Amino acid sequence: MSVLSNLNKCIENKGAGFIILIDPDKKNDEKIDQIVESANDNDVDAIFVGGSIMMDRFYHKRIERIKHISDIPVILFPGGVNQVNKYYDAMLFMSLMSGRNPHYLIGEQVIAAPIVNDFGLETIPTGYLLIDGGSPTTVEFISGTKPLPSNRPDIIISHALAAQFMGMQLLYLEAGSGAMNTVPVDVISKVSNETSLSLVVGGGIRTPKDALEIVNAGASFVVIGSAIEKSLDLIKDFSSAIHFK
Ligand code: 1GP
Repeated sequence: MSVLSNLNKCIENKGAGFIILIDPDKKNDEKIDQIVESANDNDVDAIFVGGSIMMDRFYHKRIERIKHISDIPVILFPGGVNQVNKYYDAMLFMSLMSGRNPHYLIGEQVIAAPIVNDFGLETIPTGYLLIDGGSPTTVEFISGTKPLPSNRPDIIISHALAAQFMGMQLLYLEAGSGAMNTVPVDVISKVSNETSLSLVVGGGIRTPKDALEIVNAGASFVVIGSAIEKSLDLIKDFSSAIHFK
């Protein structure tokens, strides 16, 4: 069964899926094993691995290590084509649809496609919308794109519908790693009501209570990175909040 089908089963069986994000940069080296082991033990549904900037040359070795110790699917959440490798179970095949930079709308994807095909990696078509989270993000800087204003649900819904009509399987509503504000719950519920897409929501989610509100608003998957890096003990509580069924 595909990674995506398994993920979709979480929505039926547990209410929503809990995904942790690991930034495989050297600053996390000591923590990576602990995070993956805790994910194995606390019913995390998938591990996203990604980041906009890598500060050394050991990225691929870290992914090999993560895959080796993980009992759950390891999915590439790509910052660029240089992050594709054979260790992943699947990858989000994403387009940065909130932006108007052709390189991140289609350019990187065209460069990546033959390599992904050669590896035989499962691809999950994903529309990616960067939404203003109150502080500048690395994605914004690296991609040279502006986030969508969080107080304009009409603009966000239009992008979401375009993603749906283009056949995306997931829509990632992203406030940016470490964002001051999460994607507002009213935006999540409006997008959820107006589209049939499975919503992945991440960026700035700090507490299990926030995560539950986001699930109640209509998110199918919640992604947590920074909060877990700071306090591993939170994994258990996030897991029970997100798996509300
Ligand atoms: C970033 O949505 C993810 O792409 C996770 O964000 O690090 O703020 O949890 P945080």
